[in-house]
Amino acid sequence: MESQFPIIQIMNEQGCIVRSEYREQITKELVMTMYRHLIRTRMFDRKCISLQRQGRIGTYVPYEGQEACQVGSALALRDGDWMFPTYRDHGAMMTFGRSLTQTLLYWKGRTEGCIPPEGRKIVPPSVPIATQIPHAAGTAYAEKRKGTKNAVIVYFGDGATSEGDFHEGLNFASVFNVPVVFFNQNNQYAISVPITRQMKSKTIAQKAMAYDIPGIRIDGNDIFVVYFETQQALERARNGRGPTLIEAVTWRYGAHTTSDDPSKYRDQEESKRRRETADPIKRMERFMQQEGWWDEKWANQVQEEASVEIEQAVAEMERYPKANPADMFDYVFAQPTWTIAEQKNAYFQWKRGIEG
Ligand SMILES: Cc1ncc(C[n+]2csc(CCOP(=O)(O)OP(=O)(O)O)c2C)c(N)n1
Ligand SMILES: [Mg+2]
Repeated sequence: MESQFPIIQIMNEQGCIVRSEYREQITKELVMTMYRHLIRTRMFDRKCISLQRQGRIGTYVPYEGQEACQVGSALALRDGDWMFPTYRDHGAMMTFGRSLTQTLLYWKGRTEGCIPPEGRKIVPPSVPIATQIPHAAGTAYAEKRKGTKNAVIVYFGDGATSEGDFHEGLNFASVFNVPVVFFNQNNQYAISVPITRQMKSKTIAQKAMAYDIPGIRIDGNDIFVVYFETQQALERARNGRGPTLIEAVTWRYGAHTTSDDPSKYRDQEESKRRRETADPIKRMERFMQQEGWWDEKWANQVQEEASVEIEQAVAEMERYPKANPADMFDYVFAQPTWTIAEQKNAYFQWKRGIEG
């Protein structure tokens, strides 16, 4: 199966274009836009880890290493499209138009962080694994029935493919031929469970065969292949040609969340090695250097601009009070169920107890 679903690249690890038919479409303007987003996305992630360590935001989910997957796929979207992210996809959300401040408010536990940005169909991140997949397929069905040209992208991890929701979503989308792109980031771990213990199949892309839809396996650290393959899948979706499953093979360098210690379940040398050989940003820099498009002064300016934007967002986030724990219970349903009402009572009783 691995030979039927090879990992496709447009740019190899050395930053060379290996599929010349794309050469003309890779303009300097596109590359500069991509690079700006990659840098902003990575700097934001690192800032969040330090904010979490200082107790200025809550538990945080890092995505460092997966930036090409998130930026490349989000840049392929059009304004009217829908995005269904997970807790790890705020890089994609910010690229598609969610503000940095709102993203920080989400991680601070403020409900403001869950409100979709004005004019953008970005659904709040799904923390329960794979539950967003049938929602995305249903939304695509609604767009189809309305006769629009809007498409849907839904993100999920390798672990999510073991959930019933993944299979239900793909089956529904295939039967009703709806405009959805299933974008899998195969970072090869579901918390501490490696992909080899997650599934017997050699690839995730091959699971598309069961639903008779296209399945593509790409190098998730090559932003060009992510961008162009997502764009083509979205195009098929818009033109009535149904769903696509994309498996983007990647790696998270850091911990699953800030409350996880990856040294307990994997060799840290592996992340170090991948950082040196397969990093999505370094690869883009190698490409720009070979093209003669690399400009140190411009690159410093990109970092400077990102830093100013991030610091402003942090300052805005800090003007908001701490999260109110009552929100956790009050915003699940319009009318609270008795179970939630009981949980809320129990929480505040406990809190009063420890506060004396
Ligand atoms: C339905 C459900 N079961 C279990 C969990 C606990 N959980 C949180 S993250 C995670 C691993 C998910 O792995 P993957 O889908 O590969 O995504 P990644 O975190 O690697 O991006 C699990 C099992 C959950 N959030 N939801
Ligand atoms: Mg994973």
